[in-house]
Amino acid sequence: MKDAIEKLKKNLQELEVSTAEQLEEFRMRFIGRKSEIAGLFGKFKDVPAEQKKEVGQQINALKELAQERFNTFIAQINTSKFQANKPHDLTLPGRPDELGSIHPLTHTRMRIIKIFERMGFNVSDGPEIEDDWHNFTALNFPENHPAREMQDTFFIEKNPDITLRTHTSSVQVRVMENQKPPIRTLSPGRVFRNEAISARAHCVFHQVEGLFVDENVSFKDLKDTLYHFAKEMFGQHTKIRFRPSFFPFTEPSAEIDISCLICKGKGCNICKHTGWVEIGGSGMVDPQVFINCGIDAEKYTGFAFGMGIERITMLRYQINDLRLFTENDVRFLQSMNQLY
Ligand code: 2NM
Repeated sequence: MKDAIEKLKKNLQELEVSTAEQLEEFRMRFIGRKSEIAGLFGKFKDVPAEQKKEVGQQINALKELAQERFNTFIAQINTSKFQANKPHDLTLPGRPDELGSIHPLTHTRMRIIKIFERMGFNVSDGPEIEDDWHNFTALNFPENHPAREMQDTFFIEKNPDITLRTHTSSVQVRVMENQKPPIRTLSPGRVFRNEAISARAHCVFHQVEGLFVDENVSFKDLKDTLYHFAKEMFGQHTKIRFRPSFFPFTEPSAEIDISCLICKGKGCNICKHTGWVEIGGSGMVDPQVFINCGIDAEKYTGFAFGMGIERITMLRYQINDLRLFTENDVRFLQSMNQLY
């Protein structure tokens, strides 16, 4: 009996397994119900009483050793060395590449840019961290304007003030400082306002602003341009209307409304039964802004406008919660891609 145990132990320790078939052979020989170790347990009743304790311990140790080696072999199945020995199963279906999808805000931004590019606008870019001059002072914001308060604006440094830009008009100041008219430019980008996050507000959002400067640019040009944009963006039946408003950098200024996309102007929940929804702001550039940027305000006039990319996307696709844009839920992102 003791000899048999010793022999089996030696075998166990020396055996190596490198294929699935060998693994199964090992299992049958040492672990299964009809294994050699199971056979030892069967013969245990013939062991003289005074040896039972010692022999019992030896067989149990052998059984544990077999299980331990078996577990080690199974672990090896998952290693590349072992898998390299396995022939490839050429009948398995291919793994499809997972295609990413275009973020809805990217899609809206690209569409807006395309429409204005056809009208001769280019795209300009600028820093997200701005000085007080480009974000406020050059744009004719008075010293005590509420937008300059800590509650509304993220400050990086105070005196002199460095802030996260609150609009992309700061980019257009830089364009006007560096280029001579005619200017037709679009500045899309991230902007930052110190607001609590909710379904309707976020401290980071995206804007597209436009600027058109040349000789003899009038409010008619502003209306024509934005009417054309509205029809291209929202459909040829879209109507547009301008409501008087105020911005520090434009005079006169107007909010831009379009006829409600959902009810076509008849009145519904989206337009709060007015038939109109706001898509942005606009106005004729205040001559003081031109003077601040080194443009001859006697010779040139211009218009400017701004709109929120989130807002336009939500209107077009009836998305009711702003947070969906930043949650990265692939179900939302992929469902949006079916709509484009
Ligand atoms: C808006 C509304 C009205 C605007 C003005 C300028 C600049 F640089 F020319 F002064 N850029 N963008 C503007 C005007 C932006 O957003 C609601």
